[in-house]
Amino acid sequence: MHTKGTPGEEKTIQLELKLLADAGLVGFPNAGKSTLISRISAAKPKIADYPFTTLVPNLGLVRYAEYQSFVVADMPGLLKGAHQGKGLGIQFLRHIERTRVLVFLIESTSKHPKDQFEVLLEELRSFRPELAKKPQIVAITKMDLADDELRRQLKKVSFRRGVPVIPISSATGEGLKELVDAMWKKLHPRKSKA
Ligand SMILES: Nc1nc2c(ncn2[C@@H]2O[C@H](COP(=O)(O)OP(=O)(O)OP(=O)(O)O)[C@@H](O)[C@H]2O)c(=O)[nH]1
Ligand SMILES: [Mg+2]
Repeated sequence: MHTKGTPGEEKTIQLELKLLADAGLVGFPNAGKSTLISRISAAKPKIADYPFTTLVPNLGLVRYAEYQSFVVADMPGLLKGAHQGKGLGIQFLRHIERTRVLVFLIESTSKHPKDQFEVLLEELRSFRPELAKKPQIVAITKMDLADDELRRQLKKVSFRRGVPVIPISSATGEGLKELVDAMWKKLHPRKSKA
């Protein structure tokens, strides 16, 4: 006795690997993303003073308080026109589709910090409109390079209502605790209000 077999099936399946991170670091090349993740987590990414040092996202586990933690993704740099393929393009942005909070890194010495923020946001929006709706934080980086006058000017810049703006320096440690606190609060809005 036997049952007659049926023809087999053949399928090609494409699997897409997406990183799972709680917060994603978004910024122009050289903004200080990798240096920041190396300061707030145990991640050891490549850091250099030329653009596009980071070619693939890196993950870092940030320890918070005594028993808590969250995962941050250090992303490759983003340029105006990335959604049209400029620079490294925005393929890697799919990795931040599942992050819950976006941290925009803007250099303290950049001429037009607000414009930079808007350009970055627009690139995310062009890739996928929902990305631009995620909770956001702005980190003004390399504050060790800013003199008192620049600090005063930066304080006056308003980015967007409800978006915390935190001056930081990975070189001196300024603002790093505040930034980690702000990330935690955005990730746990209810808990942190209690
Ligand atoms: N003075 C100063 N320099 C910094 C600070 N953070 C980063 N840098 C320098 O800025 C340069 C770029 O730093 P990275 O961390 O590689 O920048 P990135 O945003 O990861 O750059 P890409 O991966 O190319 O997009 C390096 O020379 C760093 O040493 C800072 O807080 N202060
Ligand atoms: Mg980098």
